[in-house]
Amino acid sequence: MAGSSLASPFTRESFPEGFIFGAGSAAYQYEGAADEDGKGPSIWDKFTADYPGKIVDHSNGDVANDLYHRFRDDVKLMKEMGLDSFRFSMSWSRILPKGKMSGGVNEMGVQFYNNLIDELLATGIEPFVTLFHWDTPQALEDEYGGFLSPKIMDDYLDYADLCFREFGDRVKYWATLNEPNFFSKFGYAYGYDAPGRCSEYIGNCSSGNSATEPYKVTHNLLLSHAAAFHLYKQRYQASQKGMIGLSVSSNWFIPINHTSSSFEAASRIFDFEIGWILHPIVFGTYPATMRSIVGSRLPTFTAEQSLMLKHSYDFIGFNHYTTSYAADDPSSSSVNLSYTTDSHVTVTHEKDGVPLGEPTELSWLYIYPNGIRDLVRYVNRKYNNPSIIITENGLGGSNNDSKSLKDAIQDYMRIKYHRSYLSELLKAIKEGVDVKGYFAWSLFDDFEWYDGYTYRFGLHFIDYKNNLTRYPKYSALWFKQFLQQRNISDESNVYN
Ligand code: PSG
Repeated sequence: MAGSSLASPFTRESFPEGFIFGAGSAAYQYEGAADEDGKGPSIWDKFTADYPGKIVDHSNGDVANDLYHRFRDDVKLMKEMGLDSFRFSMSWSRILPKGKMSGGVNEMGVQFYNNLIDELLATGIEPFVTLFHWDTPQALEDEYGGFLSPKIMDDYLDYADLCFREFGDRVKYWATLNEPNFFSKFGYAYGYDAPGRCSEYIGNCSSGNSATEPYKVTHNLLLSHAAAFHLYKQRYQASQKGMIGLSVSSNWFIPINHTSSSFEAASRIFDFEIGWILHPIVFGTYPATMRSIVGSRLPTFTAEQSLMLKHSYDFIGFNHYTTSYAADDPSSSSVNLSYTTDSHVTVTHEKDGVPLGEPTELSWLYIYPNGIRDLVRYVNRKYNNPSIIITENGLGGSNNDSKSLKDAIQDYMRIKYHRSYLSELLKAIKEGVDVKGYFAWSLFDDFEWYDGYTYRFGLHFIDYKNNLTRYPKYSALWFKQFLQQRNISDESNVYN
């Protein structure tokens, strides 16, 4: 990149007044202290302990980034970057070790989140809280199968109620769920993620049913979301004055060619990935395509549930990383049914040997900045112009031990990624799409689920070999300068 300029044609001033810039995290990926101060186990604690072989580097989140003990110093790093907000999730089983009120509240867990929230606010940083980022309390998994059972709704609602009551005087942004679509797909269709369930014809799981369970789980997640949304509206919002929504994972999809079959394929994959969540919470029903293809395996909403779901958000969060091509996949088996093939769509990143965007060290992540603009425009048109917050966007790289620290923190590609995606997002905003915030994934390198510590998504480098020392990468410094409204005219001044 020598000689090239990293100047941005825009600064934070170009974004609407009140637009929020932040960085994100999740409890299991950051906190560590997995068995400390009364925390109960979650399905991720059990999954990583029982099946270390399912995690690429056989690692786990027992220590992770040790946010639990280091949050005061970490908040200083956020302040140093000039972040408006920090997105983190609460660990349900840290607050309710048995998952339910009757099992008792862990006061030390509540205290931890009170301390974190107070530290953030004292530093001028707005907490953005996700109530559930994939770590179901193991006790509820053992008792009734966790999100496979409708029983979870009451326990989730009690947990949400407790959080609103304890923290809602200070938390103004609530996401009920992170990526219900991916939690179901990875945990119950492919079985890569906890609780690691799938059919034997899909993957290497000891039990599960990829044809039915992902649909049941998402159904119970959606109803849990709607219940928490209404509780917040009815009991808390008037006095606490926060906003409540959820985060959805959302690639952009491009028909692989100009045939009606690829256009229909792209439309179907949108419905199966995004419409699965958005259609119910905006319109109160599953998308028609899903109903006709999945048939009786797709649960149905009662009229009352449908009404509860309809428009159950103040904002919709999107976790967006990349774009794929969609092609029709007519090969259909009527025996080995699975959520993963129900859409009858093949997803690729290349056409005639040409990648759709700049390839990265991650096989699923191609840099395609237009995708974020097209995605928010599509959502705006198709789902009644909701308020949108980009709750995750970022670039991962491989954790390469042969790289020196100096090389590892010179992440020019990540700077380019954020700058180009922000620039496209800004265009959509100027076209009238209501986007209220942007959170980079992630503040730090972290435990990346089944990829363990083999991927690094952070704006800060974590030295896993030396006491988890944090080092800002150039991207953190770029972000800081961007937030200070200063353009960077020359890469040489990025890191001094
Ligand atoms: C998101 C998108 C893809 C895969 C995994 C995720 N994709 O496009 O293939 S998971 C999501 C999650 C967060 C992760 C982060 C990066 O919410 O916890 O760390 O993305 O993988």
